[in-house]
Amino acid sequence: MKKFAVFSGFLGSGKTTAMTALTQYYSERYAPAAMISNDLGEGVTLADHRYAQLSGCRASEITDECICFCLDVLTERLNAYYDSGCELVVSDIPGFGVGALEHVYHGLSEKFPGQYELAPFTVLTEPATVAQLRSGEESDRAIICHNQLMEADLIVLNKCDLLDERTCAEYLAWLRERYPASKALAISAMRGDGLDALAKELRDGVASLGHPEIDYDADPLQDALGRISEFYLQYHAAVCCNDFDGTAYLAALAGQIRETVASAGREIPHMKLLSWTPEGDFGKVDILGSGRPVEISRRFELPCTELAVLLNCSASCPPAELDELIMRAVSSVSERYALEVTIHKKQFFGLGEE
Ligand SMILES: Nc1nc2c(ncn2[C@@H]2O[C@H](COP(=O)(O)OP(=O)(O)OP(=O)(O)O)[C@@H](O)[C@H]2O)c(=O)[nH]1
Ligand SMILES: [Mg+2]
Repeated sequence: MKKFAVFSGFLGSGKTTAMTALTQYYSERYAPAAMISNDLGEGVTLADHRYAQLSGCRASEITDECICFCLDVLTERLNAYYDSGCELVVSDIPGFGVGALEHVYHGLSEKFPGQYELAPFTVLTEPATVAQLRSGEESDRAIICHNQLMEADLIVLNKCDLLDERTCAEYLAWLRERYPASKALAISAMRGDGLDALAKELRDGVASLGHPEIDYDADPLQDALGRISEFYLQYHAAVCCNDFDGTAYLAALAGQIRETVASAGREIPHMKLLSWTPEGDFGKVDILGSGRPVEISRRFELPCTELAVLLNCSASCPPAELDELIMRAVSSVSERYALEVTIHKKQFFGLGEE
């Protein structure tokens, strides 16, 4: 079997966490599975891929381009995985992902007929998004998420650990009614709930290869995409003669960035701060909106003396301003922790400039 699935969904909906958990679950229960983290940026390792590696997944990344526009790179990668015995490969999509159904699924089925079995086109969503859509709000975010869901064969309501059973059932019923062409199921990628149902849908289900009515050039979609900047930073932080609490450092840094960016009137849909020690211990914190608290996604097990840090941020902010705001926070918080910082790589660009 050569099964391939795209995981689409809004920034922070949990695609990477779900792909990591699913790849591990599938490999343990069924057959070898692998994941591809797809992001923009040249010659950089990004937090999503490093997170998958640190979690012990069979994982790789495509960072220079969206797989929508480099099917030859994608198929080369897929073939290598299938040749090595993988049965299922999943990949996400950079940016907002709208259009991946057309470019990736229809592209593969037209240019490589019969070579790959396309699993249901999967779109992740989370409780906060469903609540927003149900309220009828017409923000950029709501419009983007609606368009993403229109592409779905399979809607995955992630983070169901944040809902009680009744509300979860209510949200699923609403999703099924609003998007009748799609199946819907609930998981908690973080806790591992619902992974078996998801694994079976991907293994046994088939993509519909539909043509949903989406205006891909609609102004709100393009305008919102044009406002998003990406910022990638890779650095090393060491303390000379003591140890320190790596989780507290990451949380303080994320808190400072959130505050600095919010007071400049800018929004952060998702910032990831991933860090690890030479021994392989690792921690991760996330910001999922300038108005939401910092999430500690994983804690270090031991005190640290040195850390490698990957900071990846998507924000509605001009790229040079984002650089200035984030670097100011990195300097001040690292100084507070008496850390010596060595920057290895930095990159920032606006998605509208692509
Ligand atoms: N409570 C809860 N949090 C989750 C779950 N899955 C993911 N998260 C958290 O949601 C945040 C975003 O998760 P990611 O997997 O990085 O989201 P993503 O969709 O890959 O984000 P982008 O790469 O920016 O598009 C992190 O803080 C995760 O720890 C879940 O099942 N429950
Ligand atoms: Mg991700």
